[in-house]
Amino acid sequence: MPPIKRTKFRLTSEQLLEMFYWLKLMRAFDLRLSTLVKQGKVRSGVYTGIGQEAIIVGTCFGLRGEDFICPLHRDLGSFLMKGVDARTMMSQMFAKTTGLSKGRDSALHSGVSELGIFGNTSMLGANLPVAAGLALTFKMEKVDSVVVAYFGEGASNVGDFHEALNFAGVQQLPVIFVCENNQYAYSVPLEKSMAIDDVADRAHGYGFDGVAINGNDVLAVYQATLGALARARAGDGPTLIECKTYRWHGHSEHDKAFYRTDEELAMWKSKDPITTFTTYLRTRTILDDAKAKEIEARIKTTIDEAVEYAMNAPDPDPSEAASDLYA
Ligand SMILES: Cc1ncc(C[n+]2csc(CCOP(=O)(O)OP(=O)(O)O)c2C)c(N)n1
Repeated sequence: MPPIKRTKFRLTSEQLLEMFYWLKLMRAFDLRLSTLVKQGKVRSGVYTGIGQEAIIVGTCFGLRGEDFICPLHRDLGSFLMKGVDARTMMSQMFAKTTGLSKGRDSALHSGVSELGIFGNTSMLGANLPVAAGLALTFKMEKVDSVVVAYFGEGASNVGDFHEALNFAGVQQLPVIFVCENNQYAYSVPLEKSMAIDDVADRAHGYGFDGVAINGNDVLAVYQATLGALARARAGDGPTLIECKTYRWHGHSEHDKAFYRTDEELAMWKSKDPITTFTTYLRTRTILDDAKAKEIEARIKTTIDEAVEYAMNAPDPDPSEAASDLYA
C-alpha cells in the first residue's frame, strides 16, 4: 500500500474565512452549552469539543453532501457543518420536539441520513464496524462516496475498533478513520491504556496507512483528509488519521478533571487551534478587525437565536414516545 500522499491544495481567502467561521461557530456553540449546563437549563449530558475544533473543520471541509460522517459525543460541530441548522441542534440539546430526535433521545445519538450523518450509540468503538458496513455499501453500489468515522484514542483499545479496521483493510473500503487523540479517555491518560505512542501505527497491522498529525492545525487536518479522500474515492481503501489534540473541559461538563495539572492545560491552551489559525489569517491579511467583528457578530446572532428558539420550543408529548420505532 503506497503511503498517503501530501496532497497539494490551494484555498481561496473566502474558503479560509469559511474555515475560520466554522471553527469559531463550534467554539461558541459549545461554550454557550457549557454555560447553559451550569444554569441547569440543558437536559442532556454535554461533552464539549472545545480545543478540538480543527479536527472537525479539517475533516468535514472537503466532504460532499453524499459522503457520510459517523460522529462521536464531542462532535456536535460536525452536525452543523453537514447542514443541521443551529436551532435544530440546540433543540436537540434541550430535548425539544424541534430537535433531531424530537426530544426522545439524549443529544448524542441522533443522525440525519439525508445529510449523511449516522447516529452514534453509547458503546465506544461500536460506530466503527457500522462505518465499515456503510463504506461496504458504497463499494457494492460502485459510488465514490466516502465515510468518515470518528473515535477517541480510548475507543481504539476495544475490539470493535480492530474488527472494523481489519474488515476495512481486507475489503479496501472507502472509509477514513479519524482518531481524536485528546490524551485522556475520561480520566485515563494515554500511557495507561496504550503501550505505543501513536494510534496511527495500528492501521499498519491491518494493511493500510495511518498518519499521526497535529490535530490543532486545521490546514494539516484538511491536507491529510484530502489525501485520504482521494485514495478512498479511487478505490484504494481506508486511511487512519490520528489527530493529536487536547480537550480543554472535563470529559463532560460535570467532570472537573482533577486528574490533570493546570500546567498541562495551560500548555495545550497555548496551542489553541483557533488562535493559531487567526494568526495565520491575519499575517496574510486575509482577516482584519472589521472582518473578525462581522463574523463574530454573525455567530453570536446565530447562537442567540438558536437558544431562544430551543427554549421556547414545545416539549415532546408522552403519547408520541413510541412513534418512529422500528419494532
Ligand atoms: C465500550 C464502552 N466502555 C466504556 C464507556 C464509558 N465511556 C464513555 S466515553 C468514555 C471515554 C472515551 O474516551 P475516548 O474514546 O478517548 O474519547 P474522548 O471522550 O476522549 O473523546 C468512556 C470510558 C462506553 N461508553 N463504552
